[in-house]
Amino acid sequence: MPNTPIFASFALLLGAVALGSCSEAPAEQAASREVTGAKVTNARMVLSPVSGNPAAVYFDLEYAGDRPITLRGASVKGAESAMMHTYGEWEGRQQMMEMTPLVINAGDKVTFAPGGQHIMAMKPAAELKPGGSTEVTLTVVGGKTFSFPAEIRGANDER
Ligand SMILES: [Cu+2]
Repeated sequence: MPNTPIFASFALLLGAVALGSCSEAPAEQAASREVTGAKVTNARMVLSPVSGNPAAVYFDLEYAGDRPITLRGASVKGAESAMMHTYGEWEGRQQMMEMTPLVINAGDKVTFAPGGQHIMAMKPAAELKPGGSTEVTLTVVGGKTFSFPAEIRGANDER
């Protein structure tokens, strides 16, 4: 009775996503070069009302580099893992799902915001508390990364 079909399909999605992110781990570690031309503002991580449940990271990104980049992964300091999520239709309902790699051209502005694209930080550590901050790292195809601080907010704070 409590295990509705909707919940079951969501759990399935998360399972598939978790497998995908594991297989990418070695490439992330090899990356040491920084993306240039990316500027992030308004970065914040909104915690779940339930401690240890996934937290969502939102931000605005402006890109002024000389060649396109393709965002393909993320990590969040203090979280066991992180993935790029968006919302899409699944079995007739809007639900969270893994984002496909996102191409960003010079001059593009990209928004990760509630109800849309976001970084999902899985199993955030108890030290990540409202009022604090953490570091978010995005990875692009080719292995370059860039990092920025995100302010931590509670579940009831402004998103
Ligand atoms: Cu999500």
